[in-house]
Amino acid sequence: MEILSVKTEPYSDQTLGTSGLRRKVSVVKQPHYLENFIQSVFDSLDNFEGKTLVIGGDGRYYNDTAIQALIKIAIANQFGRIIVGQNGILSTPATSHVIVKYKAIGGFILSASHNPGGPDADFGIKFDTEHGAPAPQDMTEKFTLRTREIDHFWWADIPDVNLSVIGEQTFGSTIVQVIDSVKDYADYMQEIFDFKRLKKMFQQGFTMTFDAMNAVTGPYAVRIFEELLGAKAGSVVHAKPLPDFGGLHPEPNLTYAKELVNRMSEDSAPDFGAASDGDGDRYMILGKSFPVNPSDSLAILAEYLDTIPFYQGKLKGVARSMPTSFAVDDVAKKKGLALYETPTGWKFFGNLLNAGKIALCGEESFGGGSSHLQEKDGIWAVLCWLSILEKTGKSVSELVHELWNQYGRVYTLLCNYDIADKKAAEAVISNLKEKLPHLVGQSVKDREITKAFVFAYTDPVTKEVTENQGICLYFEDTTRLIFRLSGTSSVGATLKVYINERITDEKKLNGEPFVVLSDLMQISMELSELKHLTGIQKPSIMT
Ligand code: G16
Repeated sequence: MEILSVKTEPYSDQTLGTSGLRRKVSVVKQPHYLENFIQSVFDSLDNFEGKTLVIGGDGRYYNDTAIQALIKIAIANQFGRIIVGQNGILSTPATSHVIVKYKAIGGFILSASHNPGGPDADFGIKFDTEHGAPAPQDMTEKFTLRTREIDHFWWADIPDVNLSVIGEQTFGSTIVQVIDSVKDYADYMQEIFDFKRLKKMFQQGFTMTFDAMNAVTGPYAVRIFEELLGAKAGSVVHAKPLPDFGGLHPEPNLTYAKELVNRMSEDSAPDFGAASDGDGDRYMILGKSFPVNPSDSLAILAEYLDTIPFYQGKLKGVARSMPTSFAVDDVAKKKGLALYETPTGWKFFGNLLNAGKIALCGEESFGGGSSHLQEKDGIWAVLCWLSILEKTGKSVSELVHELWNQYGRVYTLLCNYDIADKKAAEAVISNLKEKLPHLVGQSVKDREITKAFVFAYTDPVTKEVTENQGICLYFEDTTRLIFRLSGTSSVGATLKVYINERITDEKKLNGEPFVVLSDLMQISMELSELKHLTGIQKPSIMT
């Protein structure tokens, strides 16, 4: 086997976003684009020769080519063992688990998460550390810096490696080990949850449907829900991972998981519905005609997590990203749990989890996770909900109504504005920042602004400060608007406007968020001068 040193030129656009590098497939296909990035990651790591690397992916278009490149560069960089999911398939949470289980120094996940897949769609690559956690900020900055100066990468001159058969193959001093994509993860879930009790619930007639959206969780969901727990065959739909997700947008929300939402509104709807995203780290929960808001879901998990034996005595604190609604805050207060508010990005939970400060965390963007592993985890969240339903004997909507009756309902609305001109989007943020000092005390549509600031975060463990994480305007303690630019768009920019208001009047608990929050939405348009600065008048998507 020959190891080649291949000359290359740096690309200037390999800055990592909220979750790794996300680009259009056409960008990633440029000569040496991916190779540069991979070698830059290796150049930024220490002492990995002879150690183990994990590679997983969500099966999207171009993964097969990228995985072969990754394997060849990793062999040339002298890793001792490369663990790859069969046919390149490993969900994000499964990759995280495999990294820790096999004591790897880290791993790559080839996924653009919930972004669409296919030749004209998106591709992504992210790196997890030895803890199975998304690379933290200081590490991703190192990667980016290295991409700016790279002049060669190492390449093992071998034919493509067969990834369809489980087993080991040797190349020089490196073993490439192809593993069952599901087994380790499914075994781990059986350590966390009481599968016997859940199985009994299904035997007694409990029904569910899980929409895998033609993405990575299909094989996991079939093995766990149908084969191990006994949900009836066909409970998992869109179960085969497809390179273009069968044309679906693999983002579990009310817009893109429409088929599931419709199924759950039928008279014959099952007791429970759920969906997951492209790489299996996000989740959505629905009862009969009753979708659960992700922020409410986090609050329910906080309320009941310690009824799951794995977590008994472990739940000392919870964390939510700043734009996630404050529904969980009251639960934390009642239970005497510490509460942390982090910037958007799962990587900010890593230090809190590692330090044992929290056992549960979640985000408005349909992410939830715990101390069981350091990525967010869709199937785990579904198993939590099944365990809570089994334990309480209540329905999804009963549980959520109980939450609202106890603490009030925090209505939430997220308006995404896709703006082709990134500079115009940035102008919206900078214009708001300029206005901030004068906003407190002003009234808009009879609502007085009580606080106006740019969110910054001091990591309680490392004391590292992360600034500029979104603009927050409070109208009273429980009503707020947040403006930030998404860090996961692959072209232009997406302005995200998050609207929250807590309502405690029990006659108003069953309203429609679009209606209840419509005046705040208008206020957000007015204050941001969105139309004037970008020409845009309405959101591309509202959830
Ligand atoms: C990633 C991050 C999440 C974040 C989400 C949306 O999720 O891991 O922490 O909430 O993006 O980020 P943004 O608001 O910047 O678009 P995923 O599932 O896309 O990897």
